[in-house]
Amino acid sequence: MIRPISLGFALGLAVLASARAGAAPPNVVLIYADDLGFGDVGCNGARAALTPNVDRLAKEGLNFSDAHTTSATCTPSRYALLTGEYPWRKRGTGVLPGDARLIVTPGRTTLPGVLRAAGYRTGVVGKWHLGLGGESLDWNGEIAPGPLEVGFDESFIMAATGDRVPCVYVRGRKVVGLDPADPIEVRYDQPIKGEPTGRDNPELLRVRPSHGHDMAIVDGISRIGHMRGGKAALWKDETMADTFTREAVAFIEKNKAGPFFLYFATHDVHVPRVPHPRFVGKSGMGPRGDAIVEFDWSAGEVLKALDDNGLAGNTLVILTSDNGPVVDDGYRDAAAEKLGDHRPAGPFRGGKYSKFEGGTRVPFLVRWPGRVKAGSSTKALFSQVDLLASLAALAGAAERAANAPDSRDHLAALLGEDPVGREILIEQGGGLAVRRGHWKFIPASNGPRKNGPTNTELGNDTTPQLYDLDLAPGETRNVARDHPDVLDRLRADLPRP
Ligand code: NG6
Ligand code: CA
Repeated sequence: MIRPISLGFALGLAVLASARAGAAPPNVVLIYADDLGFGDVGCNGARAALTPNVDRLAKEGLNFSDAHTTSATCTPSRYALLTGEYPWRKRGTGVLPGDARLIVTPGRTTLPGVLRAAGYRTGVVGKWHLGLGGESLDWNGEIAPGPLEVGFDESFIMAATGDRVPCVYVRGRKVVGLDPADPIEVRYDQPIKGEPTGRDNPELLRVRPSHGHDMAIVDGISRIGHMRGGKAALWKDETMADTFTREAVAFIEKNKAGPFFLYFATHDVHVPRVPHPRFVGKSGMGPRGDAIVEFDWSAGEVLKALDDNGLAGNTLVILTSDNGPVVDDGYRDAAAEKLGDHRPAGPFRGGKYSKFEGGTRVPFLVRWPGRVKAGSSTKALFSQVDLLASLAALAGAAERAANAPDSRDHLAALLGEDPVGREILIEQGGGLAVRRGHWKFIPASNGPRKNGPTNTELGNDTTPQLYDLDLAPGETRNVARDHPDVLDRLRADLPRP
């Protein structure tokens, strides 16, 4: 007997097969927010006024309720996104300092590299946070290897995060606007003599840290790491979203003949949250909410550029985030006090840094008019690590994904044609947890239950935890004792330490 769902699924596969064989592949725009939680967007339960453009994507496309980053922090998630390899397989993929060496080995298979080889023009705009340079790195000279050595044709980035030095933009292999007479010096091991720090000179600060972030002072905000010089090249936090958005739109306009792949990685809504004055007060939730409004504006500008250039119909847009939400991530920006009834992780427990679902389950929207059903939703279990193989398949270059060890072709799930997606997913938040269908297992550990400064529940417990997410999506009922067989099975799914 053919059940309706398998019939639909079979039809979907038939359509897919023809798409793979036939027409020119679409442009791909990946809008990648920073620290944006599942519940931070209107289509997942936040107030609609917060994110009209994200919600527009939901109305015109497909909304995932169970899509994940590989990890609950930035660097590992981005490493997996670009390489198709789970980051916990490789040492040195934790949150990187701003002077770290490039951790994506040039020459290896990457998402942009695969698409470039398939005829795409590839560009990255925004947050990088995967390290730059090889044996040595001179911020005043040629900054390489970097994005251009791992698959991107064009690059306009910040090296690490908004709260880490160096606070400059890098276009291609050069710091933008650098005055050679005022060279940049960056160090993370010790302070630079004569330079004020947040710790010693709080009177110079306009945004104060709540924890950490007490080193170099750049434009009245103390950061992680030390830097001196490069005055003419320093970014303005207030115009960062404008700058990145302008670069993203310019990339689209320049490459509109297509096909192109744009990886637009915003700084919003990471700390320090210093949105442009025109967004200040717009959310009623203080700087964190205003940064969400600013992120949404950036996404809207990209959608508008696609519309204005007649590209919307032939562009696959994906909007997602690099890890779950965090409220107080180190600056006194009143994010906790002004939260009200807003729930950044939606119905899920935990957030950034956590093994609970809030750590890796993020907003994930896909729009491709004519191919992806407007206003649809899916419960498919999807991981960003699969974007490499899935988009390679889309581009007719499936074979190029062969050396991306953990990336699987789930294009059918990505387009809403397979309701299941991944069978097993490993989630990283400090240690590892595992998902199999609606089951979630977190092994016993002695780690702290909460991240002290951010107040995030980390998911650590001295006894094993098993959750049935259909029963309680918020991981509130540990059913380990009731289902020893399920527990054993999921334990076996976890990689050996
Ligand atoms: C932490 C920072 C946090 C943030 C995070 C990385 C402190 C006290 N906290 O170490 O503010 O920068 O690293 O965030 O320094 S991520 O989104 O790039 O992973
Ligand atoms: Ca992040």
